[in-house]
Amino acid sequence: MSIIPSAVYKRPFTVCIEGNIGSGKTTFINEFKQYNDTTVLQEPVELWRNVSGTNLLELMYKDPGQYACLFQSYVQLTMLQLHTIETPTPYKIMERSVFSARCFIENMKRTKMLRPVESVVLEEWYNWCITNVKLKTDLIIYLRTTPEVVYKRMRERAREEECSVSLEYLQQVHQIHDDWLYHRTLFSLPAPVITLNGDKSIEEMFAEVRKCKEGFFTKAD
Ligand code: DGT
Repeated sequence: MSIIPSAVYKRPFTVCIEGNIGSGKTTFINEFKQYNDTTVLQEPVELWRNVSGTNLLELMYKDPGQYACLFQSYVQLTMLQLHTIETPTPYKIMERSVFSARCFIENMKRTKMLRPVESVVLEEWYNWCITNVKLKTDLIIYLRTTPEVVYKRMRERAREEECSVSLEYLQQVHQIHDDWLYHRTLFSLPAPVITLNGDKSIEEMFAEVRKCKEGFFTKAD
C-alpha cells in the first residue's frame, strides 16, 4: 500500500497532532479534510497491521519481548515517510510523528519491554534521522487528556489489538507525553506547542479545529 500522494510542495507548513492513545487525533485531523489547501496524513496504523500479511501491531501487544523493537523500527520508518512527503498543498497536517514514537520507546525502555541494546539502536537511528533528514515541523497541537477518559474511549471503540492495553499503560504513555509537551522537561521540542483539552466533546473539538486553522496556519514556503 502506498502512502505517498503526488508531489508539489517541498516545504509545506507542517503541523503534527499529538496525544495519548484515544485522545481524538483521528477525529481532529479528519476535520481538516474540508480545507482544500491542507493535506491530511493519517497515522499509518493500517500499514502496521499488514506488513506483507503480518499484523505487527498485534504482535507488539501480544509479545512485546519479541516484537517491540521490530515494531518501533517500522513505526520510525513509516513516520519518516510521512515527514518527507512533498504535498500538493501549502499546508500539511500529520497524525503523530517520529518525535512521539520516541515517547513509546522511552516507555518501553522504562518498563523493560525493550532490551537496553535495542533502545540504544533505536535511539541512534532516531538521532541520526533528526540530524540528517529534513523533518521540518512548524507546529505541534497536543490533545491533552485524562488517562481515565481515554481508557473509556479505547474500551468503547474496542480495537482488537488493544484488548490487552491497561489503564496503567495509558497512564505511563500520558505521563511521557505530558513531560515532553506540557511540562517540557523530557525531550527537546521540534516546534511550538499548542495544548488543547482533548477530554472535550467532539463538537467542542470541531470548534477548536476552526480556531486553529484560522489562527495558527500562517505561512508556507
Ligand atoms: P486517536 O485518534 O487519538 O484515538 O488515536 P489512535 O489511538 O487511533 O492512534 P494512536 O497513535 O494513539 O495509536 C494507534 C495504536 O498504535 C495504539 O494501539 C497505540 C499504537 N502506537 C502508535 N504509535 C506507537 C508507537 O510508536 N509505539 C507503540 N508501541 N505503539 C504505538
